Amino acid sequence: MLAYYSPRHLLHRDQSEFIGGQLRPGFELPVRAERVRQAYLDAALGNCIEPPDQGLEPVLAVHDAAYVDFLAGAWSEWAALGHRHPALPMIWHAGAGLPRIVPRHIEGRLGFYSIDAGCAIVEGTWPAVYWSAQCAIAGADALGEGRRSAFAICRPPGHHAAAALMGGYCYLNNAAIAAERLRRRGFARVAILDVDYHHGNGTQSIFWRRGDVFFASLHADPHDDYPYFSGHADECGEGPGLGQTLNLPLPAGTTGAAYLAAFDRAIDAIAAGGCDALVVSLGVDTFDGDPISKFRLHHADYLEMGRRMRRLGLPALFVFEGGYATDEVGDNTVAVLVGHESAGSEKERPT
Ligand code: SP5
Ligand code: ZN
Repeated sequence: MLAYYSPRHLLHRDQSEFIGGQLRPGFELPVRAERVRQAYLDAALGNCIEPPDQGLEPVLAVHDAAYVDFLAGAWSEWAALGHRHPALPMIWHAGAGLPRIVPRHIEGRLGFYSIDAGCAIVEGTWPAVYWSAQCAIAGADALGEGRRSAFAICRPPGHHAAAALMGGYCYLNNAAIAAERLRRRGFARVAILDVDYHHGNGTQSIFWRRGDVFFASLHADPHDDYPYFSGHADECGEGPGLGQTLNLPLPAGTTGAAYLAAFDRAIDAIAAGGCDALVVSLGVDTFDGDPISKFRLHHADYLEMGRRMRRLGLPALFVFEGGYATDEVGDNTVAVLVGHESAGSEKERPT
């Protein structure tokens, strides 16, 4: 397989986040993607290259133009106020309905375009976000050119970002941008399988009314964990998208065995759905040792997950999402790829 990585992710650093009632250094650290890249190279799965620049068109196929402008210009507006510390929102329109008028002041727009105070904007955030999305676009293009699998080492992650909202360390929705790119490159029906510990609320919202993209997610029960306001089992999509969203919330303490049983339900639903490409939102914050999560998966469970994904026999793009146990994030993420690449599928001819 081919992997895409950009060193520009390193520019997104020293973020703070509001968590547990405190402003703290962020859990979403640059070392995460470095560990993933190194583990990928150590596993000798294939080359790791920098993506070409495909510009903003594939991003704007998913995200609002005014939101993208905000992301691109937020740091310079913030710095113009004399600030040198990370920009974070402190007021939201929650519950009030979407405001009629976009604020002019950067403080107002930070709140207008966010769901939480987990997405600090620093000087290098935009180039990192832009190139993270370019990794996902390049990965989709690799499938478009006939490759069976590709890996986008995206950082920052993407699945909490909606069309015009950042949140949960996510600014642009890399997996959604890749899925839409695949659709426009001729794949008729795309499945997104989100195995990050947290519900992929952004991805769900982007494809909520779409009949051509199936979204399946396993995640912590939103009664008890972030992002709290979506991911319940009765959320199934609307309009042409009715039945095209599958949520499988799981309780705190979920082990590998229980997780894999639910995982099979997601795989079966995708297999029944007649999809011709798979995008995996690959977060490994389901790991037993993750500092912000409450599932109990181990290394062997990630290998098994990859093997079972291969049963689908679909061209697969893996998009890196969460995973905050920095010593294990590389090996756990790459274990899914190793499981996928080593397993065969009944649908594929032996070569
Ligand atoms: C991409 C991704 O995985 N984003 C996750 C964002 C989670 N942000 C809020 C986490 C709240 C955790 N609360 C428990 C704190 C334990 N110290
Ligand atoms: Zn997560």
